[in-house]
Amino acid sequence: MILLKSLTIVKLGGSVITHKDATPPKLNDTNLARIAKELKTHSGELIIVLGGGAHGHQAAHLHGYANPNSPKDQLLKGIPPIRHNMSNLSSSVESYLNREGIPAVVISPFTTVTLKNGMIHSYPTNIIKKSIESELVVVTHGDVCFDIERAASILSGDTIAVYLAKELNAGKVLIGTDVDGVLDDNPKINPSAKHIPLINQENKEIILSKTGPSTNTDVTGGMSKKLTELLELSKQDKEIIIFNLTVPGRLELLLRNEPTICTRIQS
Ligand code: IP8
Repeated sequence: MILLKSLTIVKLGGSVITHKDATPPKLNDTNLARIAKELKTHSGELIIVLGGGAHGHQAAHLHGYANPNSPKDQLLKGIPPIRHNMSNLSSSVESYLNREGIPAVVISPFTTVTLKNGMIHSYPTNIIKKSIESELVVVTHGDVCFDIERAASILSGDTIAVYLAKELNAGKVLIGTDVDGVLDDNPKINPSAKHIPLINQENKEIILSKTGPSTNTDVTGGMSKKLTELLELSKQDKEIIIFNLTVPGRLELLLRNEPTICTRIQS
């Protein structure tokens, strides 16, 4: 394993970089232009992981990926539209970053990753490592991938961020969402939900019991799956933060190690 202690992994949540309910899928150009500028302030090794947003989740839902009993034929028919949408989304993000002078290249999971019952079965990272060693910024994304048990499954961007953080020994993982981090209730339903600044051994069980899936269109599970994966990752010595990427400036502050509203996850 190569050690990339200065590696930062940033997940750009799909509900921030796309208009999640727009059909056909639509980019959130305002947020993307701003996020590219904030990312430009970072110097050091960087991997950017995109969520599916409108581009991934609607097509995945339409082709049966939310239902574990969908026939293989239906899942296989969904591969081209999901791939098409995710290629469009990632290449648009790549363009926004390139325009800011960030040497971003897209590396899509579909071409190399295989899953087994939705879990990572094989995930070669040699080209990702080579790209980072070559001072490129890797853009990768949630994707549809072949599954050796179920024809195909959806690989979520959160799972990718956690896997790459372990595999490449990243020092910092920033998970950008459309809420202020973890709250003690769904803020979209309960506006007085309380923000939780730190999750650790002492409060993790109670918080996990309160978090739930994000939306009906989301095929990969919401905050509770995200949190479970990040708590597992926190057993390694890393800075892990969930934050609100819709608020201008917070990403830049976190990249500079400066305080802002967020949820830190520690073991
Ligand atoms: O939004 C899902 O990635 P996520 C990717 O990070 C697809 O869960 C293709 C739906």
